[in-house]
Amino acid sequence: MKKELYKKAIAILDANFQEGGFTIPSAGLYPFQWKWDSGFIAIGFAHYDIEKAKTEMRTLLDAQWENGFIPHIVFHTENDSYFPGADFHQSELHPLSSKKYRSTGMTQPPVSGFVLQEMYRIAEDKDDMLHFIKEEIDKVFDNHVYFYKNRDPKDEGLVYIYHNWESGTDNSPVWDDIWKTMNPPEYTFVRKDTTHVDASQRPTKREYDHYLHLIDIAKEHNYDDAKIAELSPFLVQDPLFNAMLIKSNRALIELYELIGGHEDKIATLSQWQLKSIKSFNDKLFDAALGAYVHYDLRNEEPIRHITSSSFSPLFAHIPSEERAQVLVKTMMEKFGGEDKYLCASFDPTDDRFNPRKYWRGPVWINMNWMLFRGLRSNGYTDLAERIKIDSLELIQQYGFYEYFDCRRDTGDKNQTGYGGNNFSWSAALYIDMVN
Ligand code: 2M8
Repeated sequence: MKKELYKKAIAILDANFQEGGFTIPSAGLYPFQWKWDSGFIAIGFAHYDIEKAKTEMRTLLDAQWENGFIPHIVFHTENDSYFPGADFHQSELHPLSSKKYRSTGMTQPPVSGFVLQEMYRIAEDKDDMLHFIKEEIDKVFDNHVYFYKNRDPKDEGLVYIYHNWESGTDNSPVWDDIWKTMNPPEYTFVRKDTTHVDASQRPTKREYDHYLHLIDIAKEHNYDDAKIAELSPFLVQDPLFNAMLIKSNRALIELYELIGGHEDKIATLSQWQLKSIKSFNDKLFDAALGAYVHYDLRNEEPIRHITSSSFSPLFAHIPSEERAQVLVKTMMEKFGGEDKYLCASFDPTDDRFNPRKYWRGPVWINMNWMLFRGLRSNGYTDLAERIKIDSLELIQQYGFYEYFDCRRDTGDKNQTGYGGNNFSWSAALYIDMVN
């Protein structure tokens, strides 16, 4: 069974790999290259086809803008099975956008740094991989320069996101209160996602109005970062996004040390690192909830809900030993009941929890992979093992879906996984977890 699943995971990744040198997350539903998906996918490829892993990252980094920005979707092809596409986003509005690829004008969690390090860990031919890393690493460094220069208006060491799609956790209930501060127009458009996936598992039409409106505001100002920081109704310091940046800073430091030289870059990265970790702990930890939370920078208030992102700082070694213990306690009390698979994407004890709906409750394999790695490296080996076993069991039982119900027994004999099937990062991270 295990062997068959492994073969199936490889078959999924190979089938989703496209001629242009990138991998789609899921046929039909997501027909382009997504930034953080690509990173996880490269980790999967590295285990059995190192050239594809390199190609995936090379293609993504090739779409970098002249200001260091890396977009969240690269529209390599014309494809109308997805909305909103290149014509809606209009990346060409930004004077420094890529002249080679059309893309969105927003980004996604900065995974590229730690992905390069994972590829080095996995590669058998270390010299060859280091050669590849030498060619690409400065692009990732420039991407971090972009973040600290443009996304940290108060110079706190914490960067903001201006759109829920930048978080990766699209319709999380943490955004609900921000939507209440906005009143976007009723857009007329044809949804494509709900032709591929049951609408009950996707965001609502009204939520999409908000998503589109935020893009329109950014477009009115040609995706100018300073204007967005001044005007976007959505401006959030996200613990997952910032934890990924910190994790990638650390990876870049270690990779530059391996390469040798680059003292100036190492010094810059180390300065960012100190400041970011301090602010992260000072500002984003909610002692009463026993978890890290999002901070709404536009309305100057913490968003006091617990999500799987609340535990992601473990992966970047942000919490002290004591704080890590608090996080684990919170996770076990709220998410870890025996009737549940770890780890729900949103607090199962919160009224806004929905076990079927996208980022409002279901289990996601990429989050589980990070938590597994984070718990293991913080010494919580049993809990790490449980997250890994839960992930493998969900895949074994239902297949390589995009997301899964966290309830062990939903009462539905025909229970399936949710969202897109033959989903690339579920396959890629399955490969990594069983290796
Ligand atoms: C989902 O997001 C896209 C928009 O980026 C969508 O719903 O159309 C999210 O789960 C995101 O995190 C992911 O990268 C993307 C592709 O898998 O799908």
